[in-house]
Amino acid sequence: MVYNHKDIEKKWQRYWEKNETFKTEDFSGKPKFYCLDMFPYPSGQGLHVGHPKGYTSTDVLARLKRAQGFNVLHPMGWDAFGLPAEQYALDTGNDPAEFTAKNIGTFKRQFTSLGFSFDWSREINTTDPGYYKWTQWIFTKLFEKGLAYEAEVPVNWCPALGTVLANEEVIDGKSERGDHPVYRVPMKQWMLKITAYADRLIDDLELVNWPDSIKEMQRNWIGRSEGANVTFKIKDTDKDFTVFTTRPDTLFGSTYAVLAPELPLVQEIVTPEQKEAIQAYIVASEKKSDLDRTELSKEKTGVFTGAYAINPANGKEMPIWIADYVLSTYGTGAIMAVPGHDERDHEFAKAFDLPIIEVLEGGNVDEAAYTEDGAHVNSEFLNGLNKEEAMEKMISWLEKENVGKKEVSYRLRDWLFSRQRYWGEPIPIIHWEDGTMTAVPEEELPLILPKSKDIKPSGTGESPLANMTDWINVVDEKTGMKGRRETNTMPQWAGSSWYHIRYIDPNNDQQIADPEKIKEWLPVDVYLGGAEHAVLHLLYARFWHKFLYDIGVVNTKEPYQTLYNQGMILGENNEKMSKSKGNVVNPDDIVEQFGADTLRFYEMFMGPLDASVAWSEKGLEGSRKFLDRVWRLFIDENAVVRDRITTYNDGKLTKVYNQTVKKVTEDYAQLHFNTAISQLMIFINEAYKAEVLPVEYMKGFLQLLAPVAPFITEELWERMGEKESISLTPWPMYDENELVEAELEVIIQINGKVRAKVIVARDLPKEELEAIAMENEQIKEQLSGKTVRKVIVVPNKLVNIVAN
Ligand code: ANZ
Repeated sequence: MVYNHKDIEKKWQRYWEKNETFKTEDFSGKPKFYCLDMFPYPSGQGLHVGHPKGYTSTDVLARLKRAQGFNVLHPMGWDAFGLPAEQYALDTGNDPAEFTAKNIGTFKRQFTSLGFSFDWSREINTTDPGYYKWTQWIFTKLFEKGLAYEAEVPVNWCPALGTVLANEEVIDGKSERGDHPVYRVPMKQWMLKITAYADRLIDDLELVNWPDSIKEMQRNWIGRSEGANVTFKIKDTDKDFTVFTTRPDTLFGSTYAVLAPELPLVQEIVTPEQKEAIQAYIVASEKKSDLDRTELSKEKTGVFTGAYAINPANGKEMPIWIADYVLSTYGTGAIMAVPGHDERDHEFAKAFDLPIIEVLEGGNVDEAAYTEDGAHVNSEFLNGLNKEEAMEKMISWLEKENVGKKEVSYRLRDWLFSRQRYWGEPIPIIHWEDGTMTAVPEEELPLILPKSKDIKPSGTGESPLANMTDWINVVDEKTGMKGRRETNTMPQWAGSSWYHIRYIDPNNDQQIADPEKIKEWLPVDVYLGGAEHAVLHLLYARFWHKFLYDIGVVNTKEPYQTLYNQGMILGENNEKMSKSKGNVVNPDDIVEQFGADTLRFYEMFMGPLDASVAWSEKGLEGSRKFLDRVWRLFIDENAVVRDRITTYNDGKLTKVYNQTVKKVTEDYAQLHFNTAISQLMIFINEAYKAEVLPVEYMKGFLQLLAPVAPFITEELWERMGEKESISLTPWPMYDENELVEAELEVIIQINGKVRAKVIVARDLPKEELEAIAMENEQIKEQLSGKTVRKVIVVPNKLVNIVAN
């Protein structure tokens, strides 16, 4: 009988659902294992073949851990607010809620067909009021603690999308979604004070087991720099300005200062002669992105303001320039330029013929900035000191003279948290007519997103909610005071910043989750998703988690203990899969034609988890062939279990079986699925050669294969006479003593050259090995006429005879 994947897969889907095979109990008394996937955005396209790569990986791990006696939490849900559904609704006149619900239906059907062992009783959906009640609740707590605030800030305004975007959502001056132009304009926005957590977000990376590359990206994103602020007086005025520098030790070498063109101070100090040139330069620089402005290779441009600053260290005059390589958004927006020891300043000084002074020895500052350490020169009280000593001395001098102080700067900005869109969580704030603001009280949450036919962005920067007068206008019952609801909504990142907590207790309407359950389950033990989330989602979620830790909601400092990134699945010719290239593979088609087990098996076998690998129809067919071979090894032409499978054990498969259990167990645990599968293949090859198939090994093999190919293994398991689901059986064990060969090959060398090889018993003592070597016929022949000077014996490996 041939392997009929369609019947088998339907049958076991129904069985698992009916028997709630994968339902997770709280407080089971077993050790816990929380295995989490980054939940998908339920797009209109349905699942992509790239999705199952990550989801199968965690599924294998969850199934392994369950079999090893862990209480496993392996949930799934939907990150369902966001622009695409809203854009679709705008384009088609539909309701984003209906569209989202339909997409979720498709995704869920596909997940079920793929046999993922999710506990569907814990399904969450970020657009469900029962869920976003708590997203809003977290916001009100942030507001109470002063960590959510309104500010007039330069924002990335995207007219085409009718909304502002976070820095992270803008790439090269274009929106990440849709590739529309984005402009910098000032607007009143909600901000979250993620910068208050900057140090902890860096320091606590020590606590987690994440890829170094992701940690490094987070550190760079936060961009912590230690240095000093130094204040400069402006000549002939009572004005001054402050710079941030990481090299206060070079103050004696600072020969000019540069302000960011958009600083208001520029207008106050510019001399009449320079006004026109300055104005023209400001207009030109407004059009450039920060990235363009700071690129090292870029030719330096700038204009002199006509004003001079006084160097506080030596009283010398320094011309003040504006230049776009100085950003208004970093440090203080002003710098002291040290062309002798900073590359950009050097280039600038060369371009505009400004003086260059050497203050650290070791280079030739006329030719290039010297950025290494060295003894200070031309620096009065710092002369002779190295960088570290001079920094310390200069900082105490600045503090004593009251012209500067130690300072830390961060590249990280506060999180721009409002969106002028409809399809998001309403921000639960009321603006009262007396100018005050309050958060919607907890008992009135969730603040439900009102239904509306008109969800077009207003185009003025206000959200479409601004049109819903019934919803917006409120009156305080006690005082009669009138108020207006906040009309902005939250960004899509909000719902995913805490969802790992809600799975723990998804239906609790009194609390975000029961504290006892939180204690049982946190942190997430393994979290898996794409590396593209290195700085956005993964930073936001850590920030919210830390805040919830501070207010006593969670008991761990970090949400995700171990993180893995999956690689992409590319098209057959190694390019990205995309509709336009026509190379998109639909998982539904593969499941229909080859079966879900084949798709899972193939995606686990195609390469290391974190590698990006091209899709291959051949590889897929090969995977199906392997499962066919497995089937035929168990089931004969008459559809019964082969009689070669017996309780008799002739010992011939013992070693390969034990090796297979060991390798597969260890490799699965480390998410090395491709090498685990290779070992399963070795076992099947050996089994085909064997006369006797001991039933114990054959069942063990099915258990090892089950996490990757759960359907076919359930079926064969049942046909072997088992009554319980294979998914609930304990993981097979191996016998360490059976792993090694009793005999092995030892090399015999003469003067380092291999002259013979012999098969001997493992772990022979040195003397015996030496005797065997000396008795060997070939060796005796080679040694004739020579004198043996020395014999070196490495047990289980080699004997080297030194002779001449
Ligand atoms: C003088 C100096 C001398 C500097 C020297 C560096 C080397 P990181 O490490 O990235 O924090 N800087 C400060 N604010 C800036 C701004 N708004 N736009 C552009 N550049 C700015 O860099 C800090 C250094 O970058 C600061 O230290 C300052 O130049 C410059 F041998 O001050 B430094």
